[in-house]
Amino acid sequence: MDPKVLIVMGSDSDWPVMRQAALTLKAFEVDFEAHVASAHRTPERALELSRRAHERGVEALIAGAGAAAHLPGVLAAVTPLPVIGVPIDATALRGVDALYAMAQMPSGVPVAVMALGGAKNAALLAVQILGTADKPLRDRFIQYKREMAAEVDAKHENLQAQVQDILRSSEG
Ligand code: RP5
Repeated sequence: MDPKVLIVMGSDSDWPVMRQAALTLKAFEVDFEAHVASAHRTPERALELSRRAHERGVEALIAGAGAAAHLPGVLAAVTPLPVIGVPIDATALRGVDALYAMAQMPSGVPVAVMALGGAKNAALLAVQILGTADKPLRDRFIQYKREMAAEVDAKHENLQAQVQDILRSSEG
């Protein structure tokens, strides 16, 4: 099965974070591939992967990297597809280096940057992008949001019970 999303990371040390993107895509039944390809250590491989992606039916790229995190920008330089960046905490600068490197793209070459370690959100954004042309996928995303809202409602109800406990107790 040709993948709809490529998950690319600069090193296998990024996988503990990036596997959240894989798990999320799997939950939405979106076909994906995961690759280690570095903007600095294997630039030709990274470029080739990105350059050919749309010809293979890929519709979005997710790129996770730490340190001087040029990977999403390098992929974005050579693809017409949307690129979603996940900055990773991998150095003494605790991920701020990666966040700034991804966010400060020059005009003309956008990268959609998630929060530090935001691999799950990267996958959700990819699902939303694919869902604009895939109604069953969009419906699954709508259902996901309903379930998330129901969880928040349940937390609210639980909180009310705890507040009542405080009001009834002699504590305070
Ligand atoms: C970046 O350098 C990678 O994306 C990784 O986050 C970081 C450290 O890589 P390793 O030294 O663990 O291979 O290119």
